[in-house]
Amino acid sequence: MTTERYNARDAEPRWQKIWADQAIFETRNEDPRPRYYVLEMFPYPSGRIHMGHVRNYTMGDVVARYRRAKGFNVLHPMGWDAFGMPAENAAMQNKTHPAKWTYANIDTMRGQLKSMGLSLDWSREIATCDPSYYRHQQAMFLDFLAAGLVERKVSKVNWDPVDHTVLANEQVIDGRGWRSGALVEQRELTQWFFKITDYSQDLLSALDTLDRWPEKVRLMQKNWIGRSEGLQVRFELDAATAPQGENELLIYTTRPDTLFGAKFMAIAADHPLAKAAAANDPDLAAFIEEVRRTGTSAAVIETAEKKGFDTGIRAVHPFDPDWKLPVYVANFVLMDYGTGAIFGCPAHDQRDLDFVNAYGLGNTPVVCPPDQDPASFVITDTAYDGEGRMINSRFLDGMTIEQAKEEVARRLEGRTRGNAPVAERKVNFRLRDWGISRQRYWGCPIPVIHCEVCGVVPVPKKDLPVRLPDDVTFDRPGNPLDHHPTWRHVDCPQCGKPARRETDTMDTFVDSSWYFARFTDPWIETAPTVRKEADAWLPVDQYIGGIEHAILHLLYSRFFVRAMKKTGHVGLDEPFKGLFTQGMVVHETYRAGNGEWVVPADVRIEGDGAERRAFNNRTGEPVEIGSIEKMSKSKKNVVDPDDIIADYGADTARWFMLSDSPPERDVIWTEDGVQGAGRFVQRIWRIVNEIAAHAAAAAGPAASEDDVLAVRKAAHRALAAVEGDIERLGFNRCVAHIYTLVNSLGRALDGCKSGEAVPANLAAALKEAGVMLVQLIAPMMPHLAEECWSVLGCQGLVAQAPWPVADPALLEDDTVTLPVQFNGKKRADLTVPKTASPKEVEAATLANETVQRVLEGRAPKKIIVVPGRIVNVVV
Ligand code: ANZ
Ligand code: ZN
Repeated sequence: MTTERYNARDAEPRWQKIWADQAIFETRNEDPRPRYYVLEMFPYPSGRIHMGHVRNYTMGDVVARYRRAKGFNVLHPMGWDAFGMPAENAAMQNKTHPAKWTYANIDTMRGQLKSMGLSLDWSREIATCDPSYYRHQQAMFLDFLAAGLVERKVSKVNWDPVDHTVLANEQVIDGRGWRSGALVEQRELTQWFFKITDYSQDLLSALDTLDRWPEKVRLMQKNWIGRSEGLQVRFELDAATAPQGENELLIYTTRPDTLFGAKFMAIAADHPLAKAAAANDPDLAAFIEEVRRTGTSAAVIETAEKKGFDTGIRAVHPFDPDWKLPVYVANFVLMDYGTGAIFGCPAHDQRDLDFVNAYGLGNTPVVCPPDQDPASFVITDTAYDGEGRMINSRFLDGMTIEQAKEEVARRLEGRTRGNAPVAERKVNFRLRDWGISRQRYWGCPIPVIHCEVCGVVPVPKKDLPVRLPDDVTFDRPGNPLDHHPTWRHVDCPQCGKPARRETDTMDTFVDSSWYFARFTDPWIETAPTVRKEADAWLPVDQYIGGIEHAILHLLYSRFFVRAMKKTGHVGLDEPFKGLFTQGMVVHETYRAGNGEWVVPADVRIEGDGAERRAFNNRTGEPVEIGSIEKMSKSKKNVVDPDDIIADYGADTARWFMLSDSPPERDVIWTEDGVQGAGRFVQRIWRIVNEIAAHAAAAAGPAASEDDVLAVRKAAHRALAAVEGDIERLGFNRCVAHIYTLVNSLGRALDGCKSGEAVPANLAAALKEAGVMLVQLIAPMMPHLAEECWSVLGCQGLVAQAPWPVADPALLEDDTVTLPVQFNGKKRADLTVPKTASPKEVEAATLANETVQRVLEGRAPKKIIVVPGRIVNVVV
């Protein structure tokens, strides 16, 4: 039989056009069927899609197409996370406007996504940089402000004096701005904050309800929120050493049990006591300045060498008036955590130990591990933070850590100084309020006006959106909104006097914190959401994206729906019911002799195994095959989705993305792998065409029931298995089940004699199996499936066909395989119908080839059949 090769280049655009013309992926909110919302994290329009997008969106598309077939009204939208710094950088470099650059990228990438055959509802497309989107974000900002969820406060920022901009902690490298290289200054700026810490406990507790989130992500969020239970203790300052007006130091500790191991006190460089002490100590002032410069991010503090400066101040131990502890200013104490002051117990805290070891303050262990002798237990370089019993701790000796914590808290809580208790129990969270101010142009303007008379005045809602001006220049550093000749000048909405607009724009994480809600009704102009629609669609049933968003994006979104609930825009708490984080796409790296990376498209591979060599296609020179790493521009180990789709078709790319490894793991992109996927596409095409030909020419005597059943069983079993694994997002296992089915069908077709008509009953079974096969591949290779669907003469589009139902009778195994033992030793396997009687099993045993070979013509003395379990042959 000759069938032409399947031509993806011809078929794929054809089907894409048919789907688009019939608008079959456009979702109607009024559709009465049960709803299912599947969403992939929307892309930043950086220019072109990459293989990570292909993987992410393919997975989402499989879910969407499957749920649609299962009878759901599926919402599967797409949009663009379109504000952000790269557009401004491009504007500076290429003298194009950020909007022009962004929308051009969106056009390119939309085209690329369409070429993948994704079943997206493009009628709901949104771009966060569009005023029709950000006007609603501004309205919600005003609602949040009115609800007390927004605050303006002075905070310390990393200021780049050359670029005139605030830098995130990650953008400060060795104390210098990442772009300018200038020494970063710590500045106090008034910034806008969302009060996410109002929800610290709720965001933590509700993690327990997210049972369809990866455990790993929940743990990361938990750590990020960082709840800790401890004690705040007021240490008295030794009057002889304390600066004027200072008489005590409030510290926060989670380990009050270790109080008798204290060797020093430490305060943050910005602590008021440090400032007071520095007032007449220039060396201390210089030290404080140095600490400030190296930055205050947690990462810096973790890694920097522990440094301190003795202020000369002494604090009094709460349990011993004669015990004085030196107070240091230290670079590892943060001002904005706890109280910005600690007592240091070096034996049981590694940072404290590193510190005392540098300053020769010594340590006293106060917790003895269970397997150690208190008399000989010493600490040198490694602090001990495990379980044990208290030692060297007076009235605490012998207690467990928990008992000692309780005892210290009880005693100090009960004591007062100046009418207040000396200590108080305190829950602390590591989570900080979310600073959203950015001194940038390409972001959502914060809708407030500053008036000298009225102060901060919200922009009246009727004046929204506050639009970004189009005529901006990027020829000098800093925020173009500040340089604009007129934009910031506006009359105060309250008193009418000249006032000025806020020129800060919002962090782009704000844009992505509610887009999933906007998709539920992106057309409504008068409000961010239609509450009824948002509540009906949300939470997102299945959200899919990269693990890099495990913390910020997901946490901010969780905060945002809570804030939207408080302000009446939605009626729910959690945005994403199911979350799946997919692995990365990785690829071998190639390096030329001169150390430069070579793109895979320029590399030719020869040989196998140890003989495997790579050559540069352009120069012919050998290149070194390096490690397999995440595809990245810097190492050039990228393949372009456009090239892959042009060479093999979208279905092949999709199939390979799903096939090679579990979706949560990394997948290695290889040329061989894609070619294998391409061959499988052709194999399915041939099989389906053969089945169609047989179905058209079936005749003659009936085939045996066994042959028919074998085909039907293979199909129904594959159906049940694929269904189960799609539900679990086990796409690679689905692929394996489909391979198994195709192999069975291949064998059945091989059994059909060429030139002879296939018996009608077998042809019918093959057709049934062929149709099922097409439906099973449809979520993964939708174009090939449509093409096969019409070859098999099925009605309509497979994209709209209901999911087939497996016949339970065909799923059951009706045979059983029994071990056959000769005098207690296993020699053969025997497959018999489950319903076979002992007599029939005995007969089947004697007829079995292996058994006959072992018997070598002898007659067995006895055959003992244990039904369903074993056959014993006694010889
Ligand atoms: C004494 C002590 C002894 C501590 C010991 C630990 C171990 P979490 O669990 O993260 O809340 N700490 C408190 N405030 C700090 C600040 N602003 N900057 C740096 N470190 C600070 O950690 C609380 C512990 O971190 C506190 O308990 C305190 O050191 C330190 F064997 O107090 B601990
Ligand atoms: Zn005013």
